[in-house]
Amino acid sequence: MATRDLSAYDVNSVPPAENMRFGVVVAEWNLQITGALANGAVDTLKKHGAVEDNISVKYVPGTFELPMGGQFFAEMDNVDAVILLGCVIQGETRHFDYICEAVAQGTKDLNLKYNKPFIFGVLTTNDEQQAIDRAGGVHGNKGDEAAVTAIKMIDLQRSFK
Ligand code: DLZ
Repeated sequence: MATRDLSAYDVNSVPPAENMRFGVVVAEWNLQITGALANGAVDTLKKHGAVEDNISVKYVPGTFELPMGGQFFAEMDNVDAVILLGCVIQGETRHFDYICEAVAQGTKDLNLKYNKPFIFGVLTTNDEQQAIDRAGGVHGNKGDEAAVTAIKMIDLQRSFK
């Protein structure tokens, strides 16, 4: 199956983000990759109208800590959505599985606990090249996809109010 371009989307399907507030949590592990994800996410939020003052970026040591960082936003900041950005690269041990499992479940739990969108912007790859390819490389940028998802989910939630 062909890998889709993570940065390709219908621009007209994205609602305006002027009055939306975003938290972005970035894992410091594989920072070359996660920094590129963060740049992509912030640029895409701004492209759709989000203002700098309404985008708060915080760092956690690794992908395992992303849900905790998301919870801090939920408890202590009035954001409309939180984007979690990390990169886990398969190594020789089972660490990969434990971290991926924990961050996926943790993110899902945050969504349901706080009734707020927490976006899963985590790359889980077999090697570094696959990560580079998805952090602004040949397969686009997972950060762009996460930003678009955050905007759409906030808009969806507001449509129920
Ligand atoms: C320990 C670890 C390993 C082996 N690999 C990664 C990784 O590929 N990506 C990542 O974001 N973090 C990794 N970590 C760190 C864990 O996420 C976590 O920060 C530590 O286990 C401390 O809880």
